[in-house]
Amino acid sequence: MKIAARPNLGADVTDVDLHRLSPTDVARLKEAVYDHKLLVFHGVDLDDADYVAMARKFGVPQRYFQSHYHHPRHPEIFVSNNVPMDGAKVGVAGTGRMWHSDYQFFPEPLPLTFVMPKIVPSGGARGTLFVDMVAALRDLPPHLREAIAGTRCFQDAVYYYKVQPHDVDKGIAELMEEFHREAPGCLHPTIIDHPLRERQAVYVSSGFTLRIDGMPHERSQALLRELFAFLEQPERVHQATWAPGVLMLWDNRQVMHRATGQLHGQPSRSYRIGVYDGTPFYPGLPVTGEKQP
Ligand code: 7UC
Ligand code: FE
Repeated sequence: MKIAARPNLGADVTDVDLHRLSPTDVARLKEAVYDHKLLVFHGVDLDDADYVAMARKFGVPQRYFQSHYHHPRHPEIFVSNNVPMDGAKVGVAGTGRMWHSDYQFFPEPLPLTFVMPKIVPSGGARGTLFVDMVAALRDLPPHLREAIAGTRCFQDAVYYYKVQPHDVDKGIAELMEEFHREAPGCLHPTIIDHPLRERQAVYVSSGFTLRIDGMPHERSQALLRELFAFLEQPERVHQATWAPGVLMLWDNRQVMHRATGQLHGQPSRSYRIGVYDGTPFYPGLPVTGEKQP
């Protein structure tokens, strides 16, 4: 196994057979993802069952809370897809096209995410974009850091709910209310401590972070606008390009991510598996994943 750091963010992993990971290999890869924040594996060839089995070695695979994202035979696989499978719609198209960290809007967010591109859109570099939130905190202008220190933010994914066939004739308010029954949103610290590294990270995103708790609305909005503009500067954004044989693994505690823009209708499919890694997302949180069936 070779792990080579990229110049800006993440590391490339080559010469590894993901069918045959020993406990030592898994331990090494987990250390590597906490160190580098993002790993990009190359030369990967796993079928669906093997993919789930491989992910299970890293922790407890998640079942996404909305079952229409699930792979028909493997509920642990979250399917982002716009190409029919055996004539049927499978998964959800156009997911993750906003800056976010996975499950940021739940009390216990998702620590690790695997994404495997299955159909790579042609025409333009298709990929996943990342921002290093540890580096961002380090570089944050002092006035911004002081303004957010000790605060908490409200996280909510309702504006990214994807309507389903049975939603026809429902009002937007009703759809939002239904979504909030399952996922009401929650508060998290604006700056989180990493449970396994001596690091802190900014933990907000323009996709899910709606306000800074306990602050007058105008001030909260102005600060978040400034913070998002800082985080999303082009020089902070690093791309992992999709290609056959690529598999990404990242630490949601240290990066935010989004899908690159792509022409609507371009065929695209990726399989995600979220993993609870057996460690609280940040110190003080429980480890729900271990209680999952
Ligand atoms: O459809 C999507 O973009 C899914 C998003 C609202 N949530 C992904 C997650 O795990 O946070
Ligand atoms: Fe995501």
